[in-house]
This record gives sequence, C-alpha cells and structure tokens, in this order.
Amino acid sequence: MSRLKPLFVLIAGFAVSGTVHARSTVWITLGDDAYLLLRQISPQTKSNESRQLNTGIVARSLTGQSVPVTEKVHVVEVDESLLPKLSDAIHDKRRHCGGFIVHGSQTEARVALAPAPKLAGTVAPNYQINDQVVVNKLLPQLQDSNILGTIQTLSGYQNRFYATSHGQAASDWIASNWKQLAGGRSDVTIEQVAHSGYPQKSVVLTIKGKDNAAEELVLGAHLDSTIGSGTGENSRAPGADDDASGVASLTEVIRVLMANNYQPRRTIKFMAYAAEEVGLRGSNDIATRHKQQKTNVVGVLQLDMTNYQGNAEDIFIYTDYTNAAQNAFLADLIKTYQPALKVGYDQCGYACSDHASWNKQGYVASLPFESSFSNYNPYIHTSKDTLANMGNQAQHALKFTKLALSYAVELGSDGPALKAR
Ligand code: IPO
Ligand code: ZN
Repeated sequence: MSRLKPLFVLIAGFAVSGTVHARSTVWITLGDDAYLLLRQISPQTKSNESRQLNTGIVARSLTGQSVPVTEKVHVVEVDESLLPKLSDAIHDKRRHCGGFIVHGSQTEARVALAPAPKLAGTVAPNYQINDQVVVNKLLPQLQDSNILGTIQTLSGYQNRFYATSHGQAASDWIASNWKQLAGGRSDVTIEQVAHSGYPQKSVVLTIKGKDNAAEELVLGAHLDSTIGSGTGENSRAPGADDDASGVASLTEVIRVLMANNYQPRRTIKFMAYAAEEVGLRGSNDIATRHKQQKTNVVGVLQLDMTNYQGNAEDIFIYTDYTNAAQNAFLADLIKTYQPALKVGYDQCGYACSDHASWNKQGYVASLPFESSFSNYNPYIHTSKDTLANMGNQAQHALKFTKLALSYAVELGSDGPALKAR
C-alpha cells in the first residue's frame, strides 16, 4: 500500500474504526460558587450569561435599611460528562454550597435567570394553626421503626442512580409500596412520571381534595442516589440519608393518613423525584409542567436528608430560595406540635435541592434540613451513606415526619385561600 492512503480508504478506515462520539452538551444554571469550581475543572467552559438573582433573603444595612441578598447565577453550555465531577467538587469537604439545574434548552435556562412570577390570582394560604384535634390524634401514630424499615429497604438496592436498572427498580418499589398503603381508596392515585433522556421515573401519590381540590400541596423527596463521578450499574450507593431518609419520612406520613382515612379539602401530592443528583432533573420537569398547566400549588415542602443530627438544634429551616412566610409557618408548627425541638436557620445556595425547582417557577417552597450547612452528613455521595453511620436509628427523621404530617393536615384541611381584593 503506497505511503499515502487514497482518501476514501482513510475515510472508510475512520468510519470503520469507531464512530466519533459526539460530545453531548447540556444547558445548566448554577451559582457563582459552583461556576468557579466548573472553571477549575474545565477552564474552556465559559458563562453564556449571568444575572444577580434574589435569594429571597433580606439583610439589614448599617443604616437599618432592608437590602435584598442576591447571588450571581450563570447560564452555561457544558459537556454532560463534566457534571458528575462538578457535583463531586461542590460536595467535596463541604466547603461549597448549591448545585446546578439541568435545563431542556438554552431558552429554558435563560428563563430560569428571571424566576417566574407567582400565578395570577394566587395568594398566600392562611397559616393559622387550627387543626390540633386531628394533628394531635395522628402524630403519636408515626413510628420511627417504620421509617427505619423503609430506609433499610431503599438503601439495600445496589444503588438508586438515575441511569441504572436498580434506580428503576427502586422507583417501581416505591410506587408499589405507596399503592399498597393507599389500599384502593378511590380519591387516591399513584403514578410513575416518565422523564425524557433517562429511564428512572418519579413517583407521585395524589389525594384528591374534597371541596378545594384546585388548590394543591406538594411534599417531596428524591429517590435517586449517587457516589458522584463514575457512578454506574454496579456502583454501591446506598443513599440512606441522601435521600432514602426523606422518602421514608414521607412514606410514614402517607401510611398514617391512609390508616385514618384522612380526607383533605385541598389536593395533596407526595412526590419521590427521579434524578435530583444530576441537576434536579425530575423535580424541574414536574415543576415546569405544573407551571405550564397553571396548577395552583399553594405550598411545597422538600425533605432531602432528615436523619443525621449534626448540631444541637433539631431542624434547620433554610432561608435562601425558599419562602419566608411559609418558613415562619414551619417554625410555628414545630413550636406548636414539637415544642421541645430547637430550630436553626441557614443557607445552602442556588439549586441545593428540589425545592429550588419549584421556587424557580414562582411557587412557595421550604427546605427543613437535618443540620447547619457546615455540619451535614459527611458520608453522603459515598458508599458509606448507610444507616450504620447514622446510629441505626430514625429518631431524627421522625421529627421531620411529624413536621411533614402537621404541614399536610394544617394546610390540607383549609378551604380556598382568600382571593386578593
Ligand atoms: C444537601 C442539601 C443541603 C445542604 I445545606 C447540604 C447538602 C444535599 C444536596 N446537595 C444533595 O446532594 N441532595 O441529594
Ligand atoms: Zn445528594
């Protein structure tokens, strides 16, 4: 063969020797802290645009004026293969906060920089605490042993990663478990929501409201788990705290509501989101669809990590990318129904969990969390995120389970929020 190969052979050789894997890129939004980490990982990746976003926190200036706290948020087109490394860097040594959101397009990512306005005509619900009879009857029925059992089952899967067969199996198990708890009630449906681009489905249990069904409540947790970059079919990612604890906490609330045939006036949705670890994808998809359908969600509660007590305080209410009025309501619920508990406050940055998907759409959302930012479970995103490393107990998670039940009944039992005059 002459030294110079005829062109067609070269092309053929190229074609035969292996297809060129087109780099698949995705559009993400992320806070400045995470963006600087991304630049270290991939110096050639540049911000497409950025904007100072309101975090929802109001600070006091020296002259006593209230000043909104903002965070610089970027839109970036990034090679999808870099995202696990970015997630590792954000969680490494817990020095960084926040995360990133994967969007379906550049347009959707750009829209995220200007958080959607609240739905026209919707007003904050009445945060009065006036269902003590029902709540005090149900609270003692919540059992930490049941929460422990669910965490055991979910962390028993090899992993619950969004792209593996185990991740699909875990979603199927949650759906069948919630179906069993629903016991055939005609006003309760369980569905698995398919998402495009990956096999793991989110699970949604809906209790249709009696006479105020148009107003909805959402209580969520994420069902996927990860050990960061390199997670694959055979990786061991138990995710006992992150976030089997959240799913188990919600499952125990469902069990007690069903066992007592509780019928809310508002519609209540319990959601186990897929693919939170890879850019809040499941909750972003679901929250976007709710906004597109103009669904009147009056409140969202996110439980992501509820079982590792890192501080003396019991429940930390996160104040960025959440709603201040609903956060105050959570503090009231704890004071009323769990008066011995201590409450702390902290911030975790842009897109640190699924509540951010709802906040971005203009919905009221809150994140009660296991600890302060600097003291959360050091084992998450490793094969050591196990029950054993949380003392083989679910006492801490029980506090969040009680908070979630009181939230669901106090807001679920109300008639229509008074329309703005
Ligand atoms: C997470 C959430 C808030 C805080 I403060 C620290 C850590 C966990 C979240 N980033 C995650 O990985 N959820 O799966
Ligand atoms: Zn996580």
